[in-house]
Amino acid sequence: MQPEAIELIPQPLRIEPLDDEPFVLGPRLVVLVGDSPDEVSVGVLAADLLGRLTHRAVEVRGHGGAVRGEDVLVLRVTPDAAVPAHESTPAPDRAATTAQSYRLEAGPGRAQVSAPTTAGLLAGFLTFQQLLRPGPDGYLRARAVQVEDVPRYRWRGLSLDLARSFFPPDEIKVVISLMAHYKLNMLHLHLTDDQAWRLETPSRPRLVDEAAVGAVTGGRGGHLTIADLRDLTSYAWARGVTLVPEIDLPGHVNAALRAYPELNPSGEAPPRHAGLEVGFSRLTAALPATQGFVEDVLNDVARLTAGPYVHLGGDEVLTMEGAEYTELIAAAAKVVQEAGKTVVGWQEVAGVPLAPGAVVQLWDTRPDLQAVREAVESGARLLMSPGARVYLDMKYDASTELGLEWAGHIELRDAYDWEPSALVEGVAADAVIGVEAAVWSETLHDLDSLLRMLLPRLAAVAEVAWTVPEHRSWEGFRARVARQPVFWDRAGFAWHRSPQVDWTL
Ligand code: TNX
Repeated sequence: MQPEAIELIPQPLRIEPLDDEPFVLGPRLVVLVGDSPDEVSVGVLAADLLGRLTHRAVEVRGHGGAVRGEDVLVLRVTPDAAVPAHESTPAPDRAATTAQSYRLEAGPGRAQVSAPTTAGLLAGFLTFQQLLRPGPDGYLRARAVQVEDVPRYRWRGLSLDLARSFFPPDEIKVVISLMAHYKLNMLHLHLTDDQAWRLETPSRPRLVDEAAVGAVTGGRGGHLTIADLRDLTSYAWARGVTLVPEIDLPGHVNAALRAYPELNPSGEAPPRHAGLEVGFSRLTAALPATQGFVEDVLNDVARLTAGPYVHLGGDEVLTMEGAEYTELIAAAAKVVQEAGKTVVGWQEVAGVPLAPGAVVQLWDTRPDLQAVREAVESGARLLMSPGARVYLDMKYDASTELGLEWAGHIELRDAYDWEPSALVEGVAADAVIGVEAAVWSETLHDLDSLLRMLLPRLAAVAEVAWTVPEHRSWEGFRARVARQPVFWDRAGFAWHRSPQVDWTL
């Protein structure tokens, strides 16, 4: 049997069908798990997801707690389970990817996932879940199989624009579960822009009081409270997803300029912006209010988020000279670093000296990339988000109703068939920290519109980020993705029926 016939996305490193009976999720199904709080949390999530699929309550017990005749899913954290990183994984990230590895074995009566960490355990459980198919007896089953798996890249992300049009927490949770299904582990939230400010920011209450209601024309207003952010953080964490908050500076700040008029040279608030133009708004380094504002909001965001990264934007400031831009980005980066976090910025920040380990997110491969090469030489890492491949707000083709076109049309194969380490000439493969899709909400004003742009392309990007080059191919992906509507339809997700795939449903 060809590995592709098992239809997992992303394709694992090694998968071996076994000549044995399947693991059947019968009426006496239990999950056995170790007793650390993190393991129990994976066990409870697994039991909850399996309970929803089987329409029965699934019990979680400690190791050794199974009774004869039960169907047992064992979840085990043990250092022995580590799968060594693949040689295509950048050297600085091999320990981190190994930590996300897992082994899975399924056969009659028993399935076991083992991993060196709970992140790996969760990834292995999600692979197990993808194996499940209804059997002739009506029970779900996983075919007998052995899997050894480790991601290629440590950073497998999605950037979601909450600023142009808001997505409320319940919809963000849908996106997080979809990410987890495809083993994406970083959710970047674009929280601020010209149209609105979307995060309660205690030091600057007027940001949400004055500037959270805005949106692009036809879009939705709203914002995340601190309680929402906490709830999303733990929902994401339980699914192996880390949140990366973005406060976009020193451009894309019209909402902030409205809330705090002293940030404007005129001292007057500008009008509300509900259009699509970019690049016109800016902070001003010489104003006395500016530095305090930058410190306050970045310190708040660093404090309110649990993850190690803060994204400070830095893109498309079209009305500022280089020296002022450098001054403002360097000041913002200093605040983030002193708060103990690692700086992420869009590729425009590459010209500014940043601490080694900073992450530069590449989005536009058209301009000269010399500054990016130099940043890498000074120790920056590159996060690959090429607009023409992974901007999932681009139309699939000319007939796509929603979406933009500035980076071209992106059909499924375009999102799949590219190699992250070959994107920037003259940059070592070791510089690439990972791959991140982005979806901007200028034209996407509800969950269905968003999902129809994400699916099926998000699955393609997830495989680019997870699967090593010699184990992935367009033909293999094309065959496996054809069965994914089983999951999407069960969840009620809208998706695009790409003509490049022979959908089997
Ligand atoms: C470019 S990517 C932008 C966003 C837009 C997006 C639309 C980047 C750093 N800036 O401001 O929303 O294109 O596709």
